[in-house]
Amino acid sequence: MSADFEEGAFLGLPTADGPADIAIVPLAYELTTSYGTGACDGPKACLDASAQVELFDDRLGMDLPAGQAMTTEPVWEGNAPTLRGQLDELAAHARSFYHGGVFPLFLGGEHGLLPPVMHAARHHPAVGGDLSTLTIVQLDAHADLRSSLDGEIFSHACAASRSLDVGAGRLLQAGVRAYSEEELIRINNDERISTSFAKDTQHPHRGAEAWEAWLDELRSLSGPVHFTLDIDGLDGALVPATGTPVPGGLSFWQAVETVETLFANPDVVVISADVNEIVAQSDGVLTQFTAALLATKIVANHVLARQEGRWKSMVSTKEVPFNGAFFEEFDGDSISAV
Ligand SMILES: [Mn+2]
Repeated sequence: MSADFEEGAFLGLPTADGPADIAIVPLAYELTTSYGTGACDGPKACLDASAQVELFDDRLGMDLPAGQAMTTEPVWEGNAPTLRGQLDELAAHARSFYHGGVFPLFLGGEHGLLPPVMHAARHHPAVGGDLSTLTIVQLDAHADLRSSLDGEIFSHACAASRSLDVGAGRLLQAGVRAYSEEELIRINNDERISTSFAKDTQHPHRGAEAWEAWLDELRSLSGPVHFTLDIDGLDGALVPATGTPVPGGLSFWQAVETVETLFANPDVVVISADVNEIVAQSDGVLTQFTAALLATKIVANHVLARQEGRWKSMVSTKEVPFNGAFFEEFDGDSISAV
């Protein structure tokens, strides 16, 4: 362990002086989880586990932070007494990382954090106020495309559908293996959505072909992208403490290959990412360590994109108005339902 190890910081790396190139943004958000709980403790557990991750990245050929200024932000905890109040606070917090000079990696927290983060992403100069140019790439066991769950439209089970309602133009999903009939109808009828099902990509004989088709989709993307990694997209054996572990999921290396393929696409600018549904495992560390390893892969591949000229610091040239409270857009009419 090096002398400048910082307790509680991502990878133990001390916060850099001056403006950050990469910001690790922990979001202790958990208000709608439906099964296992503990997602609000996940970000801190992931940061603690990251101290055990090797700094050396074989594709970079050097230790992280590889010359980049990296910061670990204080853990965000909502103060508002209501779910909608917290969503507003979350959107405002996320917005401060979309000025174009920094790559934010959000650590959650339940997946319900995605819609307010996407609401804020319209401020990134690469998006320029028009979220329809943005593609969300999602690894998840669940489609997260319900119109509501238990009467709550901002449930984590609706994270992807609300993000489309916020205005995201496209949604690419892989690892999906738990969904309702409503969600399947939506997948089959909404041309913004493309879903790679785990029963195809993980098939013992024909899986390789379906997996290659997923990678080809990533290679054919263009424009700004947000990458959202729900760790339950991985096989449940790798993330036993996440809220809803599901068997039959992606391998660790498939998640890594998704990250590498996405960030290597020369026509894509990955403006931000999140790793969510991390829960502090108490009888071991595998869940939070797996999350920390994948968060590290995301950071390393972002650094590689910078080094190879696919990511450049940008400055906003036009002022994008902040549309007031996040949830005010959701007055009922904008809720997508099948
Ligand atoms: Mn999810």
